[in-house]
Amino acid sequence: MPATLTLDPFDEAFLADPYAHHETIRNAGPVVWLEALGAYGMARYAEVQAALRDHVTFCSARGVGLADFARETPFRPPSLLLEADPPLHDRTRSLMNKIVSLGSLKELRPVWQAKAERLVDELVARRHFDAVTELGEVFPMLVFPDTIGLMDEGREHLLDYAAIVFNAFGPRNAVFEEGNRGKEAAISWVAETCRRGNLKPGGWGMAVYAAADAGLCTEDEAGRLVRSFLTAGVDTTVNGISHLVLALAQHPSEFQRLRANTKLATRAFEESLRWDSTVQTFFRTTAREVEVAGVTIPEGAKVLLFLAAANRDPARWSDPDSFRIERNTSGHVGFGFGIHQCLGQMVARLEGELVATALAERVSALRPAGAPVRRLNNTLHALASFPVEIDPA
Ligand code: OVM
Repeated sequence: MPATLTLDPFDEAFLADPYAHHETIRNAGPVVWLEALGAYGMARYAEVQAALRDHVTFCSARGVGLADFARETPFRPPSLLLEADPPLHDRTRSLMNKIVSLGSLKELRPVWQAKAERLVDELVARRHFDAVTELGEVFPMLVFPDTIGLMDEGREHLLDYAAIVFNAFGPRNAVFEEGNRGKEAAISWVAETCRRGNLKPGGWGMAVYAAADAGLCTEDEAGRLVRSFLTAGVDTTVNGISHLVLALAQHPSEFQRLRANTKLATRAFEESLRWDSTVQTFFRTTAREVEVAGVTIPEGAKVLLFLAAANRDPARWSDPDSFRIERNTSGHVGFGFGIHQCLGQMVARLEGELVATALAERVSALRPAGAPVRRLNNTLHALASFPVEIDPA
């Protein structure tokens, strides 16, 4: 029998400061029963990583949120990547892997670098700026929608859409209801935007339709795969970049270390993801009865994997709560692990690296100018605002 916990990992106190509660879950045992959800939970690195690795037992096609798609109608037509198992998943993933390739990122790097430098130049000249609304939310929007080839009209819906979808992985609580209110237009805009006729030539969106023309997927599947770019590609990097700046501002000596060697930019971004993982949790569903660390989990159970708690498990990481850009972060599960590991991780890394480098080259000191303001979301650790002040280099 697993330990029973009464805490609700989707209530507002938990979402506002998840790190205050992770230790309780890790210490309760390798597998816990989360009474508030009617689901199992794992927060230790070893079990989280093993569950992610065993995608046959811990399947995704029944949804990676609390809802079991075998019993409930999905919130939206399921993602053909995130909410799919092999063999379907492997077919869609391999066609997407060819589009999000090292080669295409190599071409984009100089363009994105110029945009990062220009944006940071403007912010540095002002001395005071908001790291979320004026940097984290701005930079991905300068580079990502053009890369996909999205129509210009309505791009502001992207953040609302992602917030809705990431909220929908949790329960239908107040965070879900309030986060969705008045944002219905985002859902229809995304559906429209993903159609072949609305995508610009030369982008990753049309590349998916080219895969459909080559017989690798159907026309309907292509639209749904383009939708994955839109869902997973913005709010994640927005908050990844915002938290990177937060981490650097709260750890001045680490920022100085980065300034002294800007080649540490990619490591700084990776450590910021370990230290404060944007995607905090995902569920899996057991496809069979399984024993984990002596606990029997029945078939058809929802299991909540606390990725962010695994990334600070003291059994895996030394001094896990401290942000150290030179640490070896390999094996962190901020991008997941196994067959579903983030398709866009190289995109996110490039964005993070370019922002970190541009800041390190232009700023001699970076300080909080106020408290960070959180935006509660059932899946993402998200920020609404974080004012900073800088000294130019
Ligand atoms: C998708 C999708 C949606 C949300 C997250 C994600 C983190 C993927 O539609 O495929 O990956």
